[in-house]
Amino acid sequence: MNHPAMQGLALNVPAHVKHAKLIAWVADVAAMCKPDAVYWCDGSQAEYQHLCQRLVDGGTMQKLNPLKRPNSFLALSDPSDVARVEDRTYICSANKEDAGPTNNWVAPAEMRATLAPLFDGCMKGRTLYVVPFSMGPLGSPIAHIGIELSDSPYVAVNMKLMTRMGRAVYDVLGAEGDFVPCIHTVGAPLAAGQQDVAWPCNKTKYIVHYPETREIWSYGSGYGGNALLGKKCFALRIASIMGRDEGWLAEHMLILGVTNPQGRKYHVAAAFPSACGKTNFSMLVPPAGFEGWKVTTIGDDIAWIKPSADGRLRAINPEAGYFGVAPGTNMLTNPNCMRSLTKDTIFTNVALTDDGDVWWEGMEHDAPGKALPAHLIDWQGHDWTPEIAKQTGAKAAHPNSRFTVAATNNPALDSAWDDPKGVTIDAFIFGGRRSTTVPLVTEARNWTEGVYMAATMGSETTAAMAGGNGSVRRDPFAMLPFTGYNMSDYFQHWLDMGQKLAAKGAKLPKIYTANWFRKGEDGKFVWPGYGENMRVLKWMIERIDGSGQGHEHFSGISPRYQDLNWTGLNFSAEQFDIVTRMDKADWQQELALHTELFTQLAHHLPQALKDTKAAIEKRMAA
Ligand code: SAT
Ligand code: MN
Repeated sequence: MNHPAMQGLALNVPAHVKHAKLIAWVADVAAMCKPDAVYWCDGSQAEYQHLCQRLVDGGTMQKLNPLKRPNSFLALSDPSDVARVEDRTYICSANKEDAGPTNNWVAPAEMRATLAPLFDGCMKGRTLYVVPFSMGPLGSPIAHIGIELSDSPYVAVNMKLMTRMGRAVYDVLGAEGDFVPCIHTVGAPLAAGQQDVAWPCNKTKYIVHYPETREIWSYGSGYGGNALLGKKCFALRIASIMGRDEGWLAEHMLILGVTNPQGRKYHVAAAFPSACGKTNFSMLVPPAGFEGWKVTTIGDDIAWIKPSADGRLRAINPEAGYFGVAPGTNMLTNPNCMRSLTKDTIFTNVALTDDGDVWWEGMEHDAPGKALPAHLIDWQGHDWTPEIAKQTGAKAAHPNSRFTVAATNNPALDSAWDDPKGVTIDAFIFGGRRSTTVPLVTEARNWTEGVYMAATMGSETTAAMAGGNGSVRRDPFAMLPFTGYNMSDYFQHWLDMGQKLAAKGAKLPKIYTANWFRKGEDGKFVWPGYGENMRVLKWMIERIDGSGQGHEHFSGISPRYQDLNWTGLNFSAEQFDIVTRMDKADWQQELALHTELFTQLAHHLPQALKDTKAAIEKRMAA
């Protein structure tokens, strides 16, 4: 047996780790990956500072000017490692049908054989960090534990901000608690004496999930969802499988609290694809005319939702921080986010100002008359000036550049964000980025129609995925890259969930679709968006209460111009018509795309969704 002890590597297991299976697994992974050292993270502030300093010394991060951004850092990645790699992401279930037609599938044994030589010695010259984390409040009945073994200190410090990471996890885990094992390597072993690069990674990348054994293996990337395995890999792909098997939901949804002037509080979970403004929506500031309304953030990206005994759905944010898109974020679009980022933040792939601060596209709109900076170092380390940008179109910040910040920095953080019981969900919103066809907001008449709307959602792709170029693709539930099993089975799981809740006599959450992204003939967005989304949110709340009015059409119920509150905004009935109009020809095309999707997903496609489609077609023809 080629065990670490035999190679002279000390495992250094801390006394508070009592889990024999975990210790044996770390020993096995160390034997395979052959790191120079094993370090068990305790999640302390001192450790965070120490690892950040290590990253600064190694050239991965630079410390920002403490007078401008206290305790904050800038990391610049390799230009080839800037987004999730969907074509390198695999669901390796025993049966191909269980991965379904929307996932890349390879038989588990074959994938293990492919990965074995890649992982053999992959951590040479590096430290293996043991990163214990809880997705969700420690000990919450909705939470689950993961352990990530990574050779990237950048991953360790990001996990500290993004999850409940550290020693206390071992207390919850005890001697035999369940955890999801996550193995991550940048795939860049160092030969003896070899100098490291600032952002080690490998051209070859594999982001692999084994559903049956609930394992995650990630090779070759140090970036975002490819490397911070608690996020998309665990909290969505593996958790969606756990949810299917155990009767709960793991969703690509923000969770917000909204309190009306009477003091009544509601909770809404909203699914949008990556880089479609989920963080902005979750931190929304109600505009003038909405005095007394308050929006508070529970989460900005992922929701874990379990039915409680009374048949209501209780949701937690499994994360503890935000890994959000920087460009476009500014004092107009998201002031609460900008305030969150004033300190204690790791920025990745944004630009550096001459006075040691950060900058990204959109920050010039922070205040009226604010100018572009005269000079920057762009995300690739090159000089940037407004002149150069004008001539070459060069972006100072990468379009998928990110900030990592703890939720506790958010001034709009909901008081229940860390409540182990979670919050009760009153409504779901599903939204895509669609410049045409899809109206501002539609309410489903019932659960099944809502599931249909979510299942057939389309969205224009963004820079959050490698190769995202604005083309429309179907993105059911905003989960296309994140559902860890057969998409049609996932639809059925949603339908079953509705039936189970209804059988308990519970009031089901309402389901809406929203589209903030309709464009006019000039190619510009017509809906002003951001805080103005409050107008739509208020209408939804009124519908939940039974006071909101609307008109019924072939695919659901939408507000008329007079049904929304327009106080404080100049938005004409003509403009409203542009963002809500449902053109028959457009919708015939749209339904043809639903047909295409249903053909692709024919295996196990629920009959109820085919029936819903037929009903819509019939109403449209009438
Ligand atoms: O890189 S991540 O997958 O974490 C970001 C996203 O795509 O939403
Ligand atoms: Mn996301």
